[in-house]
Amino acid sequence: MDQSNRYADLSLKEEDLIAGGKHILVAYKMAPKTGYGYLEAAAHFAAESSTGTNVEVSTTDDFTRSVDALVYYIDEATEDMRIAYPIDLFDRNVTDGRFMLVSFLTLAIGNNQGMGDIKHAKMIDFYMPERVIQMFDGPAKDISDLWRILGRPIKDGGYIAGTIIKPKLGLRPQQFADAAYQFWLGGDFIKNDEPQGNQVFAPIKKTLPLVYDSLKRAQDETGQAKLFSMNITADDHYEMLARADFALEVFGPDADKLAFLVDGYVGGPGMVTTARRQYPSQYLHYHRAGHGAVTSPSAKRGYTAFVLAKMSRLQGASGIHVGTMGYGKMEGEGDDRGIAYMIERDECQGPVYFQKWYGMKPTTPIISGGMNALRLPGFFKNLGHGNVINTAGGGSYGHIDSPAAGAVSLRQSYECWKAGADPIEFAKEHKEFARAFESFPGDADKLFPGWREKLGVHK
Ligand code: CAP
Ligand code: MG
Repeated sequence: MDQSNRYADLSLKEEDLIAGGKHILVAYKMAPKTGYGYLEAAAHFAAESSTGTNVEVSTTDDFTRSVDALVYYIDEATEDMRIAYPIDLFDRNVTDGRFMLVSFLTLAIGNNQGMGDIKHAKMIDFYMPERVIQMFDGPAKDISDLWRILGRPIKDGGYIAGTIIKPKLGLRPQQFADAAYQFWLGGDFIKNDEPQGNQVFAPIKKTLPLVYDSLKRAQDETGQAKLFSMNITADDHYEMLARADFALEVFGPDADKLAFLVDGYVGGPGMVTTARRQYPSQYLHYHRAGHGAVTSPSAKRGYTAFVLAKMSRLQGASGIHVGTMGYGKMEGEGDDRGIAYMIERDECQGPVYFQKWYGMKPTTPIISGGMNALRLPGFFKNLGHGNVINTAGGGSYGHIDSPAAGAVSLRQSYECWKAGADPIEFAKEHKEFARAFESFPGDADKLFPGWREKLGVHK
């Protein structure tokens, strides 16, 4: 059934919809199945994403039509389709009237992901009007809170050298705490790896007090504050609270140095908002493990990594993993810098929409995945700044001298970039950075050909 007379209005102007402030706009890359007209398929897509189904129903009235989602732009050649969703279409909390991301997902990227007449559709951007930005939680804490704890300027406080306790799994409590201590002797920030939690060989009730002891000893040894991002991911809301409450009790007077990590993609919006609303005093660290299933450039359905990061800011992520923009081990490319800019700035041009955040706190770009001291200078050059949290697991625990040396090499790498120094020349004056060349010779060969002769390394 062609519903384009109801669910499409190509006379609508995007600038008018934005000026009106009454619509959430969503841009998709969509292709219909063979045999379906583009506008017809797009209109059905909008129907299924709002008030309709595949046939007319007798119960529809004029008010219903006022909250129809409308296709307002299509370009079949580029598969571009844009839909205007009236903001009243979306579910609001009965408790406090706020928006909820799950409603945005269930409408804008819900049933429309499996329709018989749609070959594929992927959300590439969305636009939230001011009133909607006001009615999402947004971050409670941001990187300035971490810089303050670290004794840095709260504006442009710079690079936070972090790691992930490696191996990913298999360390018993004392070994885990020792690994943390070793890194903290040189670095700022440690996170649980995304699957680390309450494994039987490392129960939280045993491990966490030892980790806190390591943090205190490292603080005493270095005279610097240290940060720990603890994974509270769990299926059950009360399990999450039990983990978080225990951790806050253990960290006691240092509770401000405890961030909470949630595996936000696999856990979903409910988990992220649970952490955001139950613990607004803690930095909320959003790990996106699993996101590649929908965000990978090879996936033609779902939504992009850009959309995921933008949604996480609405939900209140203090920081989210944004990838390594082609410099690490995961999928990504230099243009992914736009993901970082969208979540850290107060206004930014996305792939389709210019988004203002109206003072909503920024979400920190968290850089992780195959990074080490050799790969960072190129990364910083591409991004253009170092106001990020970098977590390098292999890049720290794979340093041939020690995890502490690995941490120092990361910080030295940032200093090298900030100074605009030549990495080889910088390495001649900075031992841990120089030893990163020998720790990661494959990277060194690729990034700095001839490094051995230049640094006098002969084995
Ligand atoms: C990195 C990591 C990160 C992923 C996240 C891992 O470890 O801990 O979870 O890279 O990817 O488990 O692989 P390494 P992203 O530093 O040892 O690579 O940040 O792109 O979501
Ligand atoms: Mg990991």
